[in-house]
Order: sequence, then structure tokens, then C-alpha cells
Amino acid sequence: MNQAVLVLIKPDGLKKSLTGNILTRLSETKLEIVAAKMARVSKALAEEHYKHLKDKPFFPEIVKYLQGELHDRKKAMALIYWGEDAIKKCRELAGSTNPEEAESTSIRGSYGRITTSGVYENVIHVSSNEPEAEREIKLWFNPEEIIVDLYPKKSIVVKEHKKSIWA
Ligand code: IDP
Ligand code: MG
Repeated sequence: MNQAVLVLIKPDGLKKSLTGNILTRLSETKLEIVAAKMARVSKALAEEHYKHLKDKPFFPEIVKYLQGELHDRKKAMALIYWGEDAIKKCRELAGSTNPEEAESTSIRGSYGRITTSGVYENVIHVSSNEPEAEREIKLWFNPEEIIVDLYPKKSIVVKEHKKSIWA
């Protein structure tokens, strides 16, 4: 069954110059990349992304982590992979949430660490199931940024909408 999955290269992955390595590892899946961008991560976006974890003691730290506040990098790379069993394939390559428990050859096992304050810095996010993938993809991307039609969309006419164009 074809699926879409959101993959984020988190700020530690960017700071450690792991983008190329991570994309190379993910290319083993033979999945198609249907969207990709560098994204600024506001507090609101990070809180919404991790809203299912808002009661956890580590919630404030992972919000700061995703925002880039722990790595002096206020950005993340967001990608959508699409194809057969995309979620399972990408999560397998990513490895377990705790980088110390992740298989050593997985992306998190290879590059992740646990900080002294206890945050699992695991370099990559992968959606955990189809409803979460849909929720996260709609949070991170607009329909026109994705080169295939993933979910129903609608056209609206926006009046006096301020936007930047090339000068
Ligand atoms: P996942 O990223 O493997 O789907 P989630 O449970 O969704 O794991 O947690 C989101 C992120 O929060 C993890 O990737 C990790 O960075 C962090 N995290 C999760 N559980 C813990 C924990 O017990 N201690 C510290 N950080 C954690
Ligand atoms: Mg998760």
C-alpha cells in the first residue's frame, strides 16, 4: 500500500552536517521524495508537532530542540517520502526513539545521543502511523509544495494577501 510519511532532519542532524548521510541512508528505501524544504520552526509549530507529548516532563525540552534552540540552528529540513510501506521502511532505517537502544547501524543508532539534561537527540523524525503522517504533513506543507495529490484540497481566493515576489 502506498503511503506518505513526514521525515524531519532535526537541528542536531543539520548541525552535525548529516543531511547527505541521512538522505543517502533513506534512498535505500527506493521511496520517492515528493516534497522537500528547509523550514523555520516557530514555537507554535514545534508545540503543535509534539502536541501528543504535551504532558510529558520532557515536552518543553523537545519543543526547544525542534526549534533549534539547543543547536543554534533555527531550522529543520522537512521531506515527504512516498511509496510502498513508506512509514515502516523509514522508521526501520531511523531506529528506536532512544538512540542508546537503537540498532547501531540505524540512523539514530549511528548519530544520536542522549544529552546530559536527558533529551534524546536522535537527528531525525519519522511519522509513526498514517493518521499522524497526514496530520504532520498538513502541518508542515501547503498543497502546492507537494508534487503529488496526497489529500483532498480546495481552492480559495485570497484578497489583499501580502506576499513576497522576486524584485
Ligand atoms: P519518535 O520520534 O520515535 O516517534 P516520540 O515518542 O514521538 O518518538 O517522541 C518524540 C521525540 O521526543 C523523540 O524523537 C525524542 O527526541 C524525544 N523523546 C521521546 N521520549 C523521550 C524520553 O523519554 N526522554 C527524552 N526525550 C524523549
Ligand atoms: Mg513520534
